[in-house]
Amino acid sequence: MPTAYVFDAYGTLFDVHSAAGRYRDTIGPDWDRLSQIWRTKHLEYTWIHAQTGSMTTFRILAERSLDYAIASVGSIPKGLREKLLDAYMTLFAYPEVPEVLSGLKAAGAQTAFLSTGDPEMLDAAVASAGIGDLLDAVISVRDAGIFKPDMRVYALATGRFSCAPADISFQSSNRWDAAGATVFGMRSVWINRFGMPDEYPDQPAARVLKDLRPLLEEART
Ligand code: LAC
Repeated sequence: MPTAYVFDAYGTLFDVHSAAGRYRDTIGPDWDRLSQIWRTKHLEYTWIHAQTGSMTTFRILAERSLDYAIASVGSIPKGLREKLLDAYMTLFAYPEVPEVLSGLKAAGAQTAFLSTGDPEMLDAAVASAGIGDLLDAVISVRDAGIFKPDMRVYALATGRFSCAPADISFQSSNRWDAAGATVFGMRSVWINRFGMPDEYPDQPAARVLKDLRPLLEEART
């Protein structure tokens, strides 16, 4: 059994589309397109900042990517921009998250987040999901001074648990993030919630799951 189960946060434990989803009636039929553009641009901005060695915060990039998404769909009702940004601080956790984290802890594993989110954003998300007691560590890329998938980010987890990369099972719904963990030497588990086609054949995931529940069966055996 792995020493620690380390999780990506956004998209893996928290539904990034639940922010726009909460306001779908106000935004109208474009809410889904707005949310997809917001997420895609948010991630792209982190990669470009990592590649150019210029660090900023995930919160600032959330604002810039939302502004791009709003401009792309035309406009949204007045006042909604701030509401969407507030909602991003308290995204809904996927339903199996508390059960899986508590089961892994009961089986003797350690658990943590390893996320691109700012520490303040992660603290708010953990508090609103009520899962703080189920985590041994909440690790932000801020401690590495660079965004994923730079190897220094994955090294924060092995440093925290004083273990080898192979002793960590790293779960991410972002296929590119699982690829990064594979390169670092972790056992990467791609949580393919939406049945997306596989990518990155040179950096394969060790396991592909539809959600987090099968991790419990593994930890109990
Ligand atoms: C994270 C982003 C990649 O939580 O979803 O690190």
